[in-house]
Amino acid sequence: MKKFKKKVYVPLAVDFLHEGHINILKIAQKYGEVIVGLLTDEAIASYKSIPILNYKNRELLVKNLKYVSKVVPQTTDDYINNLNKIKPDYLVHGDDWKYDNRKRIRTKVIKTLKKWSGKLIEPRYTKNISSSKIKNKILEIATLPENRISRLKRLMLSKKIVRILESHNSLTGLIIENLKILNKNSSVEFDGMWSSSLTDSATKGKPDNSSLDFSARVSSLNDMMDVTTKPLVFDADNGGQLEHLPFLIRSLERSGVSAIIMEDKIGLKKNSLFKNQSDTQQDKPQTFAKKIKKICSARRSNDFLVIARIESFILGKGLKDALYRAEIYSKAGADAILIHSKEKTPAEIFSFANAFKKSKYYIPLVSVPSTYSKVYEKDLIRNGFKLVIYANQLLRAAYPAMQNAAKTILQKRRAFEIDKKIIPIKEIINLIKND
Ligand code: SPV
Ligand code: MG
Repeated sequence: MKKFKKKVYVPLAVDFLHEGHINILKIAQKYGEVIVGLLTDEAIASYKSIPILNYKNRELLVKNLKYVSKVVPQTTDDYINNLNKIKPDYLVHGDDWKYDNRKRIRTKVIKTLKKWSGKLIEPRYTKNISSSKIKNKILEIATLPENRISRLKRLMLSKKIVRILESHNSLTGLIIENLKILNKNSSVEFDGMWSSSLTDSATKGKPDNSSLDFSARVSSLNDMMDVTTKPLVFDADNGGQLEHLPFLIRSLERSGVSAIIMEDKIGLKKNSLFKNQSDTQQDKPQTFAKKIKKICSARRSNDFLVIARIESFILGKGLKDALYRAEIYSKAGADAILIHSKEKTPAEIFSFANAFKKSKYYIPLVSVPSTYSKVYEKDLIRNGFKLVIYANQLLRAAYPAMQNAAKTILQKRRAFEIDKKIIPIKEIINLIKND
């Protein structure tokens, strides 16, 4: 008579396969047939940053390990659904979860397993894995242009909203890369960088009127790309000449940029937040659609996103015009629509979102809450926005702080008074680690 093997469930994320995983799997297979519950990108994104490798790649790695019989997707950060379905005899998990914010999940797992007398096995967590070596390896993989390009699309498919912050140099890029705020059961962070025409120009002492040409823009974003892994969204003003677009796309893709945002205006570029827009003109929707098509055919990667930015509200044209354009841009191949506004509340962009939702040409929406900054991300999510860009806050924070330091030194004729308001020299020396 055929003897059925016991079922052993092993939940794993496997962003980067290391000996700790092998230890766990080796122990697990001693108890029976190993079924790995592999966390999907969406499940991982619900409590930490998405993994470097996508689900398919991770599945391929794990499926081919000799200790593993089967891989099933685990779509939430707890295992209860899968456990109820599979009813494993054992669940194997490293004992590290006893001590951190996964304690809650552990309790739930023990309770669930009890229903069919399943047992929890907790091997000692493998310490001393060379995390800096792994980190360097990850950095190498994550910064390969093709991996970085597709990361934004993966984030948009995995997260309720993707959070992007303006970055105007490598240091701001590093803030975006490294800052994490720990909540009870999850951590929050920025998902990527915005290369803003406004702050990039201002940093170089130039107005936001395209006087900084694309090669200068690409060169400054390359500085940020050198030291970060997160995706970057490029503000391309109106994209420039149709005929030149393929060359811009080539440089952006080569640098690993994930998306281009192009606004439907013509003539001398003027920042959209200027009060007086009387001499600003919007492009003809069909002419602008040609630019979108041009980018779609020029891009080498389908994961490189084209985001069309509609300026109808900025120029007082209203909802009907915005909707009319959104459908044309979507038909032309845009992956998302940025509906821009300089109102104090998000009312007009929400009215747009509500109406556009009903269109068969609906594509995801992007918001830039500079003037309507009271809006919470949860309200943007509720209204169907998938990407939020905080477009200029880091430069606005840095400038008055620097101005104040300079002024204090001038007033006091010495630096002592500003010392307590700025970071110590020791900290600035150690700010950039050399490991
Ligand atoms: C930028 O940051 O350069 C933008 C957004 O394009 S806005 O300043 O609102 O035009
Ligand atoms: Mg701009």
